[in-house]
Amino acid sequence: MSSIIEDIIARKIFNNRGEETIEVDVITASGFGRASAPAGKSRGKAEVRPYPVGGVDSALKKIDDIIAPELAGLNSDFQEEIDNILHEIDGTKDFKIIGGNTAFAISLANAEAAANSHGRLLFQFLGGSTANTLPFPLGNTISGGQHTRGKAPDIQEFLALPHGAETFLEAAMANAQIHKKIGEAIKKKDKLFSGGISSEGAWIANMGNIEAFDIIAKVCEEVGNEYNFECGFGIDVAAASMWKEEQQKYIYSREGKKLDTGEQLEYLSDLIETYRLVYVEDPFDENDFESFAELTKKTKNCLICGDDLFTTNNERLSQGIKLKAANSIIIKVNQIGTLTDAVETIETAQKHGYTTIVSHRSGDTCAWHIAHLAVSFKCPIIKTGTIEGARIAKLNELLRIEHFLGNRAKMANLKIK
Ligand code: 2PG
Ligand code: MG
Repeated sequence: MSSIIEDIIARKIFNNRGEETIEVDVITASGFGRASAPAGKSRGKAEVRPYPVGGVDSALKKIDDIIAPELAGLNSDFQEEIDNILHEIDGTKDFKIIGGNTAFAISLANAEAAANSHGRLLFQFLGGSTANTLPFPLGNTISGGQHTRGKAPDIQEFLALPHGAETFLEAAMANAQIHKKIGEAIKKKDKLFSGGISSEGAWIANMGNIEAFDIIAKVCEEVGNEYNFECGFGIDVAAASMWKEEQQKYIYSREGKKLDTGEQLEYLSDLIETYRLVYVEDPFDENDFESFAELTKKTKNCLICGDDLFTTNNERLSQGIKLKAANSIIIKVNQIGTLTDAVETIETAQKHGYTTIVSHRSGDTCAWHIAHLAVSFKCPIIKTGTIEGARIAKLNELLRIEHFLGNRAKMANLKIK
């Protein structure tokens, strides 16, 4: 059995939006790994650069000319070494030269190749024999904001979280049922609704925030009663895309509302209380750590989560920890580049009691690595949609993992603080 890298092959493929992306195969003497990079639409400003100048074509050329020859002959078992070499070849803080998505695809394909070389599944290889907890699926049901083209709520995502489920299968079934019933409820309200969905498979409804809240609240209660467990829900405000620096206001364009930071805090606190939200992601602009801290302090029984705020970056997270900003973090490996970087951030978060949530991107492929990462690193939530091919690929992989683990499988220990 040998994990020595023999070749690295990279190609151009498409994501679910039909955008070009990069796919990498890492071939070892006795194994194989393949990974492709996702793409964000509402990207955090502190994320690494996805591609070098010249886009995917230039990234492919860099792999062929520089990266593959450098990595050939190395041992894929030593992930940190491989990831360090990617940093060394790039030489910049934000992967400007080779691209964060290039680093991402090589890093994940390498991890899979190493696991495969040892005849192990990725989650077992990375997480060892104690990796037996399944995450709760946080699934997008109604899209708004930058994930739509207007005529939709200003809030970017309305997400279901069936946190009372006892198995992953039940949780995924509840989310699919919530999604279906929300579609029916929208149709009832809007006779002109034509069933449009966003990249993430969530409904695009011509309605405001409050109508969307009323629908998801009612449906989650109904489905919770049907399944006999708690189905909570929450939102990704993606407030950085609403924040207008010059006006110092959050612009709710559909509702014609402009809120200053204090008013935003009040508006969101009211929503959390009224609808008993269990999850609020990016409630403020990505540089407003102080307001995140204020909302976290003010709120009980709700995860206040940083996505654009932290961008999976250990330094930004450490800054947040000092200020007590948020109590949970989105982990998107391609925001930071390599698996090693993301694991460092996960470890810091877990050490400080932050709930870690592994996440898809709005533009994604059918790669399923994040399903394995959630189990390996005991992340209690995976944010990966409810329907749509790229989302189902990850949900189905978790079903396979749950099936494989049999009666060893448990749902993660999720505390909604
Ligand atoms: C988000 C994500 C995924 P994007 O804001 O959390 O839902 O969106 O991938 O477009 O950044
Ligand atoms: Mg987000």
